[in-house]
Order: sequence, then C-alpha cells, then structure tokens
Amino acid sequence: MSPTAEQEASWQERGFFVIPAFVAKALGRQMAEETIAQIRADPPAAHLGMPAYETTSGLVIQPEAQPMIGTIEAEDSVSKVFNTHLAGAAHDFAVSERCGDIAAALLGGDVDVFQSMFILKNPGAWGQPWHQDSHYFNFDTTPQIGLWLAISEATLENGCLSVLPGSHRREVLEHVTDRRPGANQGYLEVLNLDETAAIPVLMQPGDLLVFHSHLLHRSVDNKGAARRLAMVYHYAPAGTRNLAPDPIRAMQDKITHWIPAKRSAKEVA
Ligand SMILES: O=C(O)CCC(=O)C(=O)O
Repeated sequence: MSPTAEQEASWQERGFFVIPAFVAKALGRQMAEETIAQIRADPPAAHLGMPAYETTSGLVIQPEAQPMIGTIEAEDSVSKVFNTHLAGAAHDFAVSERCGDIAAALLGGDVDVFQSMFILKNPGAWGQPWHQDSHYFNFDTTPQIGLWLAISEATLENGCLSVLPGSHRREVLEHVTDRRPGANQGYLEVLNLDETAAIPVLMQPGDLLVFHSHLLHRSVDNKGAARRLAMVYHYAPAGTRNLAPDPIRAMQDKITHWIPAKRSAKEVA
C-alpha cells in the first residue's frame, strides 16, 4: 500500500500524514494485551530502582521515573516497552507488506524496521518534550521514518502528540536533557523553539501517523482518567550503519534490532 499523491504531498510539505483506520481496533488491542502480559510476567516491582530492565524474551521495559498514584497492575507504572517488533502481533504488523510499502515508498529501496516502542502514557504520566527522533539515531543515513499507531484515542486531554509542520526540513537541532526534575530517563528537549505553528494530532484507535524523523514533535501530559496507548516503529534503509561510539552504541544496541521490512527482490540463497 503505497502512499497516495495527497499523502506524498503532505510528507513533502509538512513532514507527516495520518492514515485513518489503518488497522482494526482489535489488532491494536491484541498488541497491547500481548505486551501487557509480558510486563505482568516480569513486573517493575522485581527491578526496583532500575531505570530500565530486559526481560528474558528480549523486551526492554522502562518504568515511569516517578511513582504513579493509584498503581494497581504492573503496567500502571510502566512508561515504555522497547523491542516489541521482535515477536507476536506487534512484529507481524511491523513487517507487514502495508507498513513495508509505506516506508519503502518514502525512503526508497529496501527498508528495515529497527526500533519499536509500546507507549502506555498512564493517567498522570508526563508528556515528552519537543524533540526530533533523528537526534537519537547516530546513523550514516537520514531520515528515518516513524509509524505511530494509535491503540487508544489520542486527545488533548490524554496527551496526544503535537507536531511542527514543515520542521522536517530543519537540520537535527541541539537537544539537552529534559530539565524537569523527575522526568523519565532518555527524555531530551530542544530549547527556545517557536512553537506557534504547532498542531495537535488527534487520533482514533487504528489510525496511523507517518512522520519524518527530523519533524519536531512532543506529547503533553495525560490529564485524563484512562491510558493513552500507542505502538511506535522506526524504519531506515537496509544496510544503514550506526556510527555511535561506545558506550552509547552498546546502550542503543539493546533497543535497536534490524529486521527486514521490505525487499525489492527475493534474496537468492
Ligand atoms: O507518544 C508519546 O507520548 C511520545 C512519543 C514520541 O515522541 C516519539 O515516539 O518520538
């Protein structure tokens, strides 16, 4: 499923587009249930004080830095789960022809999915400040592509994303550590940004946001009573190399796994 001419135009001019009802709501729910079952099997309570930990199945679970009020289930205190593209429904979606086609059409050539995150954004969880995803990727090619699949509604109240249309044309800007005491590990921010042109991206379960990795975006806090759930994937041209020096490289390798998502021709053995 290649992007339509209208979607391509939005990609070029604004750096993103939304495909409404890209998948059935039930598929998103299945991805969420499978991931939550794995959080419950190896909960944050067994790893107290750790900013992130790895499960035996290869997931990397990042608890919220601040204890969440009203925590009942293990997942109530989790911020993100990385490496969901390694198995299950989240893997099958990541390597589906439809996703591979979109990434290949926008990046050109063969593409891999290299990173994934299940983002829970529980009630009370803080948003992530303005950033560009490429800042996190020290690769020898740019851009990368993000696919942000809404599993729940994303609203102004529960912490939807906001984007700065057209900012994908900018270079990767300087990022500093999120200045809020108690912010989650890994949150970085771009300071002194003129955000007057920012727009919220309101989404329904099953909608897909396709966005350029230089696009400036952020999310706001969840002030609602229910979780805001999303599954996020990143794609890059096959053969891309990570240029990060150690120890950054070693850290990134834990949450970076290259899996073919689209190949133009069948590889011959
Ligand atoms: O979903 C969010 O709240 C933030 C996600 C985000 O900024 C990202 O995936 O880069």
